[in-house]
Amino acid sequence: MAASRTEVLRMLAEMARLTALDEGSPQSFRARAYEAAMAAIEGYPGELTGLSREELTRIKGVGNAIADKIIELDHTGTVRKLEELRAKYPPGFVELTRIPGLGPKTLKLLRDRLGVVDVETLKAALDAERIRELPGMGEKTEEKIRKAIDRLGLHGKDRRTPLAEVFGFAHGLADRLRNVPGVVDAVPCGSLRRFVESIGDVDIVVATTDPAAVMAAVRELPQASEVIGSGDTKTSFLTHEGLQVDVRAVRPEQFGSALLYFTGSKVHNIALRQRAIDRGWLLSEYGLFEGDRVLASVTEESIYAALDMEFIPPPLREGRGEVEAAAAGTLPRLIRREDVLGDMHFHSDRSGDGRSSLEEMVEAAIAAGYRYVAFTDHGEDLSINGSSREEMLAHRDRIRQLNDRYPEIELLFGCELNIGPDGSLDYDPAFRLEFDWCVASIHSHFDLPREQQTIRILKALQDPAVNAIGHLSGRYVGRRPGVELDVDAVLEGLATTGVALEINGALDRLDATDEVALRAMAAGVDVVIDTDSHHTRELVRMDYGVTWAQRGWVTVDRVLNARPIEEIRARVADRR
Ligand code: DGT
Ligand code: CA
Ligand code: CA
Ligand code: ZN
Repeated sequence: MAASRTEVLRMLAEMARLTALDEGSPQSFRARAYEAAMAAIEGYPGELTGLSREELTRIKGVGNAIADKIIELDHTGTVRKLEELRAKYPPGFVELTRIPGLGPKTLKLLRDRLGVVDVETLKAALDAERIRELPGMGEKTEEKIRKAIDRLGLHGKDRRTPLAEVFGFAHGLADRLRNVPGVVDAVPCGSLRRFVESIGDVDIVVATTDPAAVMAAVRELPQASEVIGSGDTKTSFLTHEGLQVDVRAVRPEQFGSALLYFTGSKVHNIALRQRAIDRGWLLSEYGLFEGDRVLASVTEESIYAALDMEFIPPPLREGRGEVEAAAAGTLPRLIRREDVLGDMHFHSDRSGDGRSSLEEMVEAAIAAGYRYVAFTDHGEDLSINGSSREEMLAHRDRIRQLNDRYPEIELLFGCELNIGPDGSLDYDPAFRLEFDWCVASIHSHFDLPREQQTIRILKALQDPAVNAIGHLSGRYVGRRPGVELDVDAVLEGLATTGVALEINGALDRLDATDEVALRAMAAGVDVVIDTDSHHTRELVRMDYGVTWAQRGWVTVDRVLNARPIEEIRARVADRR
């Protein structure tokens, strides 16, 4: 059976979530214990599979009860206590926790007093104006909930799951299927491969010489809670969270055409098929054909080439003009991971929420191949996570020392400033200029009206110490809607001041959005692609940030951290 680290972490996360719901308190001691264990296991370097109870409890933060659950998962593929909680709190109810303001305590109240069990019953309670009768609630609360339901897209069968909740799971499944005998490759396609921020269902395409073995393996997956259909080449199942997964087995020589077809989007496929038809050919998931003759099918590249067009990367396949551009040979030179020379939003444990030391983060940055990195620990206004002036100055000394010790990388002393509700910033103007580089971000007051929110950002842009605006909207995909902004006004402000727009690669943020990035390209705004890493394991977010930027058609010439550090320094100096 053997549970992977990802599976253990998923189990603990779900236990934490459901336990908090069950106890009606986010402060639940037991829920906290699961979260502490997650942090411990994330930081544990070895394999978890096969560890004994004694060995597990030796990991700091893992107690007996949790060790037993890890072993149970390892041996049986499931955890009884978790099954009980799942039965009590079905996915439709758990989903309500995504609505800002609906914490475990409020949800318990709604459930006990008004019989709210899912979005539908919540809407009924809203329509009957019954929520305002509950303690601590009012008409304004009802309005806020109504708005959140709309903006989060929590409607019936159109409901979508945030990419962050699916990405690791889907790639884990593909990895597992790659080990099935006969399998050549397995790739998550569909919206996930196009890197859409929220996913309807997961589509995995498997190239294999033995489809029956793949179908059998899929039916046996511990993640397959309910198999809803299984044929010779396609099996569909639902996970415990109600997410649908479609697995298709194809012959290795048809892998390219299957990848292309099942990656979509539908609009993109239709445009390609039309191009084939115009030439008297046929394009399907089995290949590109002239009569019975196969023109191309093994790789996606060969199919685009046969259609006499440039290769189109998956994030671009949305029918936004990419087919015409690729046919004319005018696809812009998009940013690629290998163009990125450094990261300009990076935390150490100088930040209260930072998890790795300065040295560890430097070494991780070197391992990632960076030439430079800017440490941007939190400014003093971010209560417990921020640093005082004295702490920052001592931090600068350490950064300078490390800079001498590691000649292969250039370390900048930076800061992540908080943008207050009125656009004010941490410290004072003179002190802010002590930093080599500043990202300014919103961390509070997400509910201000659009006009005030816009003025807030525009004011922050005026400060000469500010070099980039971090995670512009402050959203968490599918959980917290972003602040409302006059995007055109903000982009104009960025263009005139020369402040960069951050593209934050954290999967649950992906902020600025792809649409804002597209508009930034049109408005002449430069971007900086950052990971906002708080742990050495989070540097992988650069891959996500770059892919996300590609969805916004971000070109290499507009990415600040694809340029030598001298250019960035000159730009910073220019503003001062
Ligand atoms: P999702 O699941 O709603 O997040 O979005 P997708 O894009 O993953 O859509 P899905 O799962 O319905 O189908 C996967 C891909 O299969 C889709 O992107 C393109 C292809 N596909 C599905 N149905 C059709 C169709 O009727 N016509 C064409 N041309 N392609 C289709
Ligand atoms: Ca899909
Ligand atoms: Ca599908
Ligand atoms: Zn940050």
